[in-house]
Amino acid sequence: MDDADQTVAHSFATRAIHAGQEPEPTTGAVVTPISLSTTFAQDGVGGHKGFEYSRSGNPTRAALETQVASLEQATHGLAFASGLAAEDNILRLLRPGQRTLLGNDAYGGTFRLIAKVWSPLGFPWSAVDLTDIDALARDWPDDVGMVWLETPTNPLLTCFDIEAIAAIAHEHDAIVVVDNTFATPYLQQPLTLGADIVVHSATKYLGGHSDVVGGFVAVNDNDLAERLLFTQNAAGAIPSPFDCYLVLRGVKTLAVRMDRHCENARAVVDILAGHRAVERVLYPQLPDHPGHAAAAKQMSDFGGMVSFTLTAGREAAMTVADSTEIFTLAESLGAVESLIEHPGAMTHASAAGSPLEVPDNLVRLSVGIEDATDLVNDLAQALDRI
Ligand code: P1T
Repeated sequence: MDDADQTVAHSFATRAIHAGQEPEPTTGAVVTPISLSTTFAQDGVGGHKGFEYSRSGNPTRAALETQVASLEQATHGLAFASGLAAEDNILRLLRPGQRTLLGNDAYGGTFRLIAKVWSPLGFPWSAVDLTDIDALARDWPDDVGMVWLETPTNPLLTCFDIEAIAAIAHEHDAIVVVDNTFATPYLQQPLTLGADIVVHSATKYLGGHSDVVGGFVAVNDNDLAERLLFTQNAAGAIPSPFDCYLVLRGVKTLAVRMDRHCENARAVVDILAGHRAVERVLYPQLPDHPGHAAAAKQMSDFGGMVSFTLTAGREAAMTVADSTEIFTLAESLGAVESLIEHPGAMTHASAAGSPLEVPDNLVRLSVGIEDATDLVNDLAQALDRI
């Protein structure tokens, strides 16, 4: 099958299984081989078959890059060794003095990279409330080179209006980067809404099984693609062929997994919303949720991540996080098994004292694809201890 035709003609679930994954021509193998060769024989100097050296390009990586680019409706996809490696590659588009506007809720590691690695090198940043579109337009600083947002955000699940933000940013020639890790391309395609760059931690829903660390970047603009590809090769933060294979395999089931994640998340939201110990449930489907309207407009469903605060404060949050049996107490998210964590002490500890600090009575759930009743019962017994 022709990849370009698939982008146009086939639906998401079909592209996830076929884009970039034609049977291997010499043997007919249906599963994309893991190509371990670091170098490729040339038929005369420069006479290669599309691959020269595995940092620059590798057949297993190329399959993954075609697959995920197709799902993001992108013309170019680039795979990286981790989500943060992908982010670092993007930040290298900036020139010293150009500011990054970061949505005021984001993964702690993204904050750390922008504020503690790049900022001291002469790349200023500021945190902004991107739900306030009027303020964004009014208070736009002169030196902005990039707007960086997650939607839904990690861990508060705030949703930002990609189309409205891109319209303002583009008036000022700024690049809009959307971290689509929480939504996945199954629920939201930021490039179709005006974003310039989509970034993923492929460690999460793309991989889907907590067994591979990876990152991904997708773009439609040829000039941006060329600059990102140059740095991918020049700086070399590429994933191994085996890691590419694991993500490629995970993505095949993304559509069915996401449907179940969303369904289970709703069951979890219901029990949390009805429990006396819970102060507030954070889930984009809830009408009072910050950015609910943006989520309803730009997502096809609301995702598998749920956060909540406890009325009794930090100790109660710690007790709940420590008391579940099916939800495993661990960092990370987006895989088949349910996870629970305390962002303030774990994933977002690096944001303490910053504008991105998270509430200390907050608990974050990555709702997996186990049986919904078992998940609800597990949470109920943990909450009943408060
Ligand atoms: O861990 P890595 O693959 O490098 O991805 C970083 C990253 C980027 N963007 C988002 C939205 C993320 O959530 C992450 C990683 N987050 C966790 C490990 C976590 O538990 O929140």
